[in-house]
Amino acid sequence: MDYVNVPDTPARKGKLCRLVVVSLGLLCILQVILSISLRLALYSKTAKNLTEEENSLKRKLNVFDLYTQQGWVYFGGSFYYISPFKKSWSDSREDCLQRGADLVIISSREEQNFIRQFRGYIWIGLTDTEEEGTWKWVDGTVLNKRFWETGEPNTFGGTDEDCGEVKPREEENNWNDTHCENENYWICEKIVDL
Ligand code: MMA
Ligand code: CA
Repeated sequence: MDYVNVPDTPARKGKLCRLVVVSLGLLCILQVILSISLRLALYSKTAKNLTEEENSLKRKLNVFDLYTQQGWVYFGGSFYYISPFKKSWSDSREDCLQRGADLVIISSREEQNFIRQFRGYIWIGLTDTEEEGTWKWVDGTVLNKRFWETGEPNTFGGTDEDCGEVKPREEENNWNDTHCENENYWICEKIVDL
């Protein structure tokens, strides 16, 4: 019963050594495989993300091309279309709706100054037809910024002036209420997610 004390023969030592070397070798190989597969996974994920980003950029570029080719101008998240001729306010609005847009809604000073570059008497999406004196944008919202010309809106001479136009003025404040049946140029706005 004394096999506990088996002497370490050189043959036994050699076997142990081989076992240790082989195990270390296997461990090394395993680590290399793991490292390569992790790198591959990371690479393919990055490649996928890049392709998705590229596709989304391409889509945006296509939308941009499509609009600009049809004469729309891009500014701050929207495309704008200025009409080449004049119509009444309702007919102007109808034209915008047909284009998948609506008459322009001016909601910031930046937008007001962008719109001011188009010189002329131009319809904007502003009206108080629903309730005299309550000016609303075509999307039903009330004004948060107003750029009425001094003295406007004035329902001039007691006549019904229920539609908003911009006038070709130097001043930043260039809105006027006027008769909806008048014929003006108009600006459509289409909000896009670019
Ligand atoms: C025009 C018309 C009105 C405006 C006044 C300002 C004469 O009427 O555009 O809407 O208020 O001019 O003078
Ligand atoms: Ca007026």
